[in-house]
This record gives sequence, structure tokens and C-alpha cells, in this order.
Amino acid sequence: MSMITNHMPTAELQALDAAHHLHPFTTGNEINAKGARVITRANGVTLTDSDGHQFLDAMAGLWCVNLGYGRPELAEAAARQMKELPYYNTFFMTTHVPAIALSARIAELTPGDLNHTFFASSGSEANDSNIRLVRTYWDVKGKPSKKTIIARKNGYHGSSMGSASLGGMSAMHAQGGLPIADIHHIDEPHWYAQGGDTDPAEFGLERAQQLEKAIHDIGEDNVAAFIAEPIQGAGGVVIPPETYWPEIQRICDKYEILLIADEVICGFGRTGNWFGSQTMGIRPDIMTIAKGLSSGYAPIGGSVVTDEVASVIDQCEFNHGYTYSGHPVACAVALENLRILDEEGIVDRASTETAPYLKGKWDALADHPLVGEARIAGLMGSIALTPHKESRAKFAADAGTAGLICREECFANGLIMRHVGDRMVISPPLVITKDEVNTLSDRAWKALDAAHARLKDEGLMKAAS
Ligand code: PXG
Repeated sequence: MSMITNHMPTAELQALDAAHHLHPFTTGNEINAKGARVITRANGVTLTDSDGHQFLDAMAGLWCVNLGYGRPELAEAAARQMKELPYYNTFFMTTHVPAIALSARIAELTPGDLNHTFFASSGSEANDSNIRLVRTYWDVKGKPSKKTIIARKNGYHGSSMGSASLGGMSAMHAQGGLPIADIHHIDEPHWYAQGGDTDPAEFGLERAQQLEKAIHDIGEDNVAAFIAEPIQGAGGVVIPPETYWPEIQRICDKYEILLIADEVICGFGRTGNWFGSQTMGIRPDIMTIAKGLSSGYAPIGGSVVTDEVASVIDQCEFNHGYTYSGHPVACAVALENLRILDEEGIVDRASTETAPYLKGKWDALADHPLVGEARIAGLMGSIALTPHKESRAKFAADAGTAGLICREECFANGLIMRHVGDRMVISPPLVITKDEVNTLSDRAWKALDAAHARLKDEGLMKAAS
């Protein structure tokens, strides 16, 4: 038990939370009955709750705290900026120093001629901006019929009406009448779950070629853009077969459509390079960024566009923007985060030292009787739980039953992993040390053993027929 700051007793905090706080992606009755876990402090890769329990946060919050918790420099950058200029907008012919400095720094870090950033406060907002950006782009170019955006089933691009429409999460579409008009979804390149007996390389090509077919079906004159995450994150860390992205790039090059890489999770060092597009060898026209941009210390996101896209958008008044587009405090925090990630060599070390070490430990989990495959790219990994390794079978129980049990056992063993259905995913802070990787791996084995025992006891190690 470590020191607990002087807050109310946990039960009182939970009662107030239940009375007044509505939670995202949560069944209210369930959390209110059980009592929310109250996180009070964090440092490095370790979270502390209101009872003093500690957890290794193998999710970096929600895939965002790339720098790790507790860096005072970011707090000081925020305080300095709040004292100097806490707020001003970037509308109506004005700008300010933090937005100038951050957009220039992003231009240096991003590949190619992605040199221009339109700021938002989140990934959802940035993807909403992208819908308007690509449709405006084609309007200005005299091709207003090019409106449809092609996206992927089980992709995740945010939770607003526009971004959730780009996303391919059916449970989200079912609430609130989504998707909005002119969004089309193709299948994801998820070989483990959907590849059956095909060879992964073959499957990757087939899934990429669905884009070409969709362009033909909808008509090139009606398609504005294709959006995808270089590696699907919330969909379960789905690393596509190597054949997938080159084929997607070929198709985007052949037809007149813009390629949007949603780098909200993959960006800022997560996959072993500054951007997932570099890891996957793609040349997007637009990148969505958020999360790791500020390591989650302040809400900020953006759409980074090429010189060509900016030169077209610049010809019109773009009737779009948020009160907090380029918020000076968020920009100052992001700049400080990028400075540290770069100057302390955190992205480089994560890629050259930590990632290979973690990969060794992670790949070994595939030997666990409950694990069907272990995949990892940089510091972003997943394992598939299965009742029958050889056939990659799904469980007979509802999807997510085994995953939830495994997540509970992770918590019980001081480890935070997220479950996506019956896949377990990790995305630890990039600053995780080799010792902490050992701890992560030890706790993952223990949690898997405990989950396996429970699944057997409860008669759940049965394959779906
Ligand atoms: N794009 C991607 C690829 C994301 O992963 C967003 C956009 C939206 O960003 P904002 O900042 O609006 O949340 C995301 C967010 C999960 C989970 O449970 C994942 C996200 C958000 C919340 C939960 O895996 N990703």
C-alpha cells in the first residue's frame, strides 16, 4: 500500500459518482451497483487507486500516455501558458505562438509533405474535420459529386456522429441512427478471425481489393476518400498481412481518391516509428492525430494535410472550426511532450530496445493453452483467446465472455489490459523499462492461468460449432 492522498472514503466517492456521473461505453446500472474503481494518482507506468492498490497500466490510459505519467515539465508548460495567454482563438485572421510552434513542429515530424495542421481537441473532432475537409477539397476542385468516404468494418475513428459513422462498429451504429449518408464500409484485413483456410498473404490482397471493387461499384466520380488506421487499435490490434497496405496504396494511387491514415493510436512512436504510416509504408494525403500528440496530458488532436490538399482548401473560406481549435494551453503541453519524446530518445529507444524485448515476451504467450495467436508491432500488441488453438476456434459463449474474465484476472494481478471481445490488447507507455516488461509478462501469464482455470471450471472452454 502506498500513501493515499486525503480524499473522501472510496465508498463515498463511488456513491457520488453513481449519483451524478454518466460514463462512456459503460452500462450505468452495472457500474453503479458495483462501484467504480477510483484512480487517484499515477507515475511512470503505474496507476494508484483510492485504496492504494497499484496497477501496471499496459494500456497507457486509453492508448495515449506515450510519455508515461507524472512528468512535471508538462504541468509547468501548461502553467506557464495559462499565465501568459490562457485562451485565444485562431478564427478571424488571428493566430498565437503555441499554435504556430506546434503546427511547425508537427510538419517537421510527419513524413513527406504533410505540412499543415487543422487543430481539434480530440480524434473524433479531427475525423469530423476530415469529412468536411475531403468533401470541400473536391468541391473546390469542381468535383462536388465526390462525397462518399470508404471506411472499414470494425474500424474505430471516434464517437461523434461523423467519426462514429466512419468507424465500423455495429453496436455504435445501432444507437442513434448511424452511419450518416455517403459512408461505405468494406471488410477489415483480420486474417485470424476471418481468414479461414486462406493464406494470410492471399487474404490481405483480397481484402485490399474490396476497396477497388467498392470504387467501381460506387463510381470513382462519387468517391472522396478512403480512411483506415494503419493498424486497427480498438478493433483488437489487428496487424494486417504484409500484402494489404501496398495494395491499398496502389489502388489509392490509381484512382482519384484521398487516403486518410487515422494515426490517433499509431502516431507518436506507438508502432516503432513516429507514425504508423511509416511502419506500414503508406503515403497518406491526410493524417488524423490526437492521443500521443500530448500523451493525454491535454485534449488535442488534428488533421495534418499535404501541401497539395492545403493549396486546394486555401482557395475557399473553410466554414469549420472549434472554439478550442489550437487551444494555446493544449498546444504548449503537446510541444513539451514532443520535445521530451524526441530529446530523450524515447521513440527511438522504444523502437530499438523495448519493442524487440517486449516482442520476445509477448510472442511466448502464444504457448499458453488459452492463446491462439500473439501479435505485436512496436509497443502495440494483442493475443487471441481460444478454446482450441489448432482451429483458431471462437468460444461457444457470447463474444467477450472469456475476454472479460481475463480482464478481471488481469486487474486481480495488478495489470491493466483491455479486452476487445475475446482478444486482449496492450499499448503500454513508451517509457516502460525492461524490468517493467518482465512484470507485465509475469502478470499476464498469471492472469491467463487464472482465466483458463475459471473458464474450465465454468465449462466455458467450449468451441462454437
Ligand atoms: N481514431 C482512432 C484510431 C482512435 O483509436 C479516435 C479516433 C477518437 O479519438 P477521441 O480522442 O475522440 O477518443 C480513437 C479513439 C478503446 C478506446 O476502448 C479507443 C479510443 C477511444 C476510447 C476507447 O479501445 N480510440
